[in-house]
Amino acid sequence: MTKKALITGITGQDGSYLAELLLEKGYEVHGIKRRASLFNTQRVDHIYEDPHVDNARLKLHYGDLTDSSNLTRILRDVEPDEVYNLGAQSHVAVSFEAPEYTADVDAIGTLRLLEAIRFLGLEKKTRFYQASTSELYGLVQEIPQRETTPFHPRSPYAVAKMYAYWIAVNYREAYGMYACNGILFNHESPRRGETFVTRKITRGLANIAMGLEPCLYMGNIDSLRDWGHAKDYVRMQWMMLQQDTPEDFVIATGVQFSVREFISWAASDLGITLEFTGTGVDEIATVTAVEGNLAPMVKTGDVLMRIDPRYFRPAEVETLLGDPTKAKEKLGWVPEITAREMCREMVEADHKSARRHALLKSHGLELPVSVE
Ligand code: NDP
Ligand code: GDR
Repeated sequence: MTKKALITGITGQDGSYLAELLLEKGYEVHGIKRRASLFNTQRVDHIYEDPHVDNARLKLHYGDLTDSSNLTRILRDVEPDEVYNLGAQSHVAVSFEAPEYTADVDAIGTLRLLEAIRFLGLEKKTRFYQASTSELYGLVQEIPQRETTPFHPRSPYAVAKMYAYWIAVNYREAYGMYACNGILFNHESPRRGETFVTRKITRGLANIAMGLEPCLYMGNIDSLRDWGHAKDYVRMQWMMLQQDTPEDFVIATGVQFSVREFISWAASDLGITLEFTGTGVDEIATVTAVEGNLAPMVKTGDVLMRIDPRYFRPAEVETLLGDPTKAKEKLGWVPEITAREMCREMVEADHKSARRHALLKSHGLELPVSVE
């Protein structure tokens, strides 16, 4: 029997990689996409199949985590073996601007899905994966963080995700549902949203290299993160639902770097050497050398990064470092791509796109380049 999976957030970074993985494994994959005024399926267009042809295995449904009746109807029609709840307002800084919406989608949205599964009598059939997060640890109580480390969320996003974490545990305990939390540390890729820090850096510096942007404006570059690759992490999301009994797992690399280091890596992948001088909001990064031909519009002495306090958060998560021992011992999961390798892959992809833009510009076909 072909297994059926339903993915909320299929149009996002993880959703797209997970859909690819499940299709490779022979699943019929259903995804929920939001109605938007522009097409928003760019990350899954390459795997989308015309629904008019027989045996199309990727199907998209319009829906929203704020709409119970819509979720119930989709679950009733699909009767999935596995639900991956990846949909969320996932930006921590934005959650301070839109706390109520974030709670509605990230916290109550999770409850809506679990309750719909129960209401439809699918609680013994459907396995449920909840996209939990290292942001739950927030003001960290223990280094490194593991499954038993106490939570101290530091943003409306993290507080909403804490509700989602516990409601998944509660439905497991109360109704015997197969529900698991993956407590995932930051993971990135060339498909990462453009306003998360790694992608902002790789895309921003690639644009600067090709003369499309003048300077990168950053927030807290002292922040430390444990960065992995999204491809490695979605593999673990699937593995978690294949066990005999549901459990929660920390997914991380066990290594951390600062945002400043990530900026240096990305610059170096473009042949640029940077020197950081000054402190606090006066810190800048100046070019001390340029090698090769990847950054034709950059010269020694240019200032490529400045601090803009607009990007500081009302409460910051300064440091995150995960301990993935349980995932390794119980499931044999180990990440295959290092943060350094991932940075190179992201820079290559963003540089390719910047070159395309620069070429169009040189022919008088200037396209606006969005910056945050
Ligand atoms: P993205 O922001 O790339 O994707 C989020 C997805 O959720 C998009 O498909 C988005 O749709 C969808 N979505 C947003 N609001 C709603 C809504 N109201 N109803 C239905 N769908 C909605 O996130 P990631 O792929 O990076 O992350 C996946 C999940 O994992 C998220 O829940 C995130 O919070 C969590 N997580 C992510 C980590 C990371 O480092 N990437 C680490 C730990 C947890 P649209 O495309 O239309 O915007
Ligand atoms: P995070 O990711 O908040 O950890 O949440 P993000 O990449 O946004 O920030 C990481 C760190 O970088 C600092 N920072 C900046 N961040 C952004 N976005 N823009 C800047 O200009 C900037 N300058 C410095 C931040 O302050 C922060 O300390 C991500 C999301 O994917 C969540 O959904 C997920 O749950 C967690 O990772 C784990």
